[in-house]
Amino acid sequence: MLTIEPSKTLVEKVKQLHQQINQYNHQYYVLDQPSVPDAEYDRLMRELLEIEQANPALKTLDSPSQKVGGQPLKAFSQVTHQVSMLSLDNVFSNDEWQAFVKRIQDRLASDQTLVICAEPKLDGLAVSLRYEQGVLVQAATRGDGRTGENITENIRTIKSIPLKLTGKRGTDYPDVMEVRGEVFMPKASFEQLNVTAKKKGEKAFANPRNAAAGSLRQLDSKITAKRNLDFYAYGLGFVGDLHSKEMLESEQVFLKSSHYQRLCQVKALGLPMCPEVRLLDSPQQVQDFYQDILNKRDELSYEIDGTVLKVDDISLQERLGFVARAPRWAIAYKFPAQEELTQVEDVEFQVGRTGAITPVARLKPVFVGGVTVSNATLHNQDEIERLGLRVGDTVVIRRAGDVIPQIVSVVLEKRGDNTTDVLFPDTCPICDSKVAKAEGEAVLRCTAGLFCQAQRKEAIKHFSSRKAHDIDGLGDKLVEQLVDENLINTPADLFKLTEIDISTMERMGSKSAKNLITSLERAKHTTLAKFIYGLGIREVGEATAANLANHFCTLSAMQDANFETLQKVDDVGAIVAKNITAFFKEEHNLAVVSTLDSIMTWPDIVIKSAGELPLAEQTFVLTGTLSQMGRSEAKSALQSLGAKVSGSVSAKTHFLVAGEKAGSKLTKAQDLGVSVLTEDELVSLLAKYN
Ligand code: I6G
Repeated sequence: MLTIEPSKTLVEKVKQLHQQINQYNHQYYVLDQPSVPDAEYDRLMRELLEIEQANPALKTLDSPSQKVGGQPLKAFSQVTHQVSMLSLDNVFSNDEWQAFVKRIQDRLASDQTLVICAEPKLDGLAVSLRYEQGVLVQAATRGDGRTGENITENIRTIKSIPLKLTGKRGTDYPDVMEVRGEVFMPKASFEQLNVTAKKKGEKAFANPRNAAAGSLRQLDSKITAKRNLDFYAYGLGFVGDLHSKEMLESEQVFLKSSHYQRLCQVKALGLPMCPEVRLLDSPQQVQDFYQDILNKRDELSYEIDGTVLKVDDISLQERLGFVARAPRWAIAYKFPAQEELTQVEDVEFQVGRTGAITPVARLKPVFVGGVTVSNATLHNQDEIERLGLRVGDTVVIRRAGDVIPQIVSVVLEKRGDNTTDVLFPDTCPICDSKVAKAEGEAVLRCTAGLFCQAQRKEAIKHFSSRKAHDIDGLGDKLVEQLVDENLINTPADLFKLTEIDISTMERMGSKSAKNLITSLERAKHTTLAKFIYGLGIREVGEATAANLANHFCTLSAMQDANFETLQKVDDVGAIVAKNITAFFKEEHNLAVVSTLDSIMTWPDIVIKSAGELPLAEQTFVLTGTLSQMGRSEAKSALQSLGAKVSGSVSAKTHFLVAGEKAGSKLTKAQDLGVSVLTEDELVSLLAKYN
């Protein structure tokens, strides 16, 4: 058979394409700084694929085209690690960490302060990547530490992992170099994956770690390629010659003598390194690092479960060696567990402001994520079915940051004989009225509106909440007492309360009663937007209320608006319009609105066309924590002045408002030369026009 050698110019062309695409991949996936539009990248990739298809001899192992996944495998083969893949021992407190340091100092017979290389402990999967002559030839899981699974095809699809190292063989990297690190799934990709899985009726993953593991365990690497996994290097395995089993000494392979410096070397070869890695040289710095990373945990784009602390000096690492399966020179200083096992003792039903009946699991109290948890919301019937939950089940409970505790999964292996079905009520558990489920909705609702005592309480709490009328001194407990004592039934009744009424309530003296009356007087002067928001109409949040106020300018115009007219308002679609018309159809709502209208006042809204508003045509992006007003308040204030508020920074953004702990949006805005405002500057800007 005649085989045609690819021409020299074609070989050169392919080489050029490799270089260009690898560079763009690195800029995009590792540095987070794309330099060309996606279309240009796609064009180069298409060109390469076409050449390779016509000339299979040019399709090499390190071709960037290999990142899309190959033929499905029948099974994973086994890989014996040339240098064992160890795991890490854990500590859970400062005392345990100090005991670890003391053990090291005793062993080294030195009480010198150790320099520590510190980084977050990613909740992913440890893998070993073997580069021979700079080309990725094998990737393996840790397995039992000696033998792992060959997942090369899947690892090739991870965008941030280079198929070829940057630099020169012999000068920048040796013949064989194993890079060890953690494969993980960023939180956003995990959430997106689960949204898609739920839409398709498939089982969702319990957490990003399981999703990463599930994605790496695919025999079909084309599936892995779609999963958006990422990687951070944390160290080295075997480093040496191709045909020798002996590790090369540091001096022979130009590796630095500091762990941190070595990570920087690995980074220079094109592999991603966690941006949070730090060198610390005092015990206080270690404590501060731990606390800092713990505080940052929710903001990080990936899941972590602690910090990893390593003796930085490689010669000390070598002297310390290993115990069993873990190095003596490294430890994981873990955060309090965010997931624990407990038992569901009962499921009760709560009725919310809009009548939604929410099942709540009463749990055997369990310490998780730093607090004792005894309840977890179950959302709705679909969620109970998804979990397959029965009363009496043992469940995995998760509490991450300040998020409400969630039941992640049922541990079926621990299910006993006496579990029972979760039975939804036929009538409202509070007022015994009819319950109904709207078409296409998963939520069961009490149909009694303000006739239901639970809905009354929640409507009053909403009316007095900070974002509505901010009635100081009227806490949830007091609202419940006042409703239970039949002193108030609607938000309007609040304004009938006397000092005597209030002071007879539990824990309310005459001073707090006086203060509450003052707050109520103050609350009578409001804005139309807050008035609308305070009514608690389903799905009418602050921003929609502001849009409604700016559109209709008067309460009566909004009340008179029909289904079609309502949909002319920004952000108001058919569902919200239906909720608004349904609200104003109810006699009892009309009575409350009319009484409130006679008690409360707000300034007139002067009609201005959109173009006349002071911030018309200006696009703002809000990022970070805004401590004075909150993001949604800032958003509606800006919108009411005609500004557009967008979720992402682009060349079209005029201003980025950066609150505390602003992250990548701030960096991007700075890169693009977008004007950045502090929260104080935003407040002054808003004050100028109000
Ligand atoms: O499993 C691991 C995760 C992270 C590690 C590790 C690490 O450093 C950031 N480091 C070592 C040395 C080992 N396992 C064995």
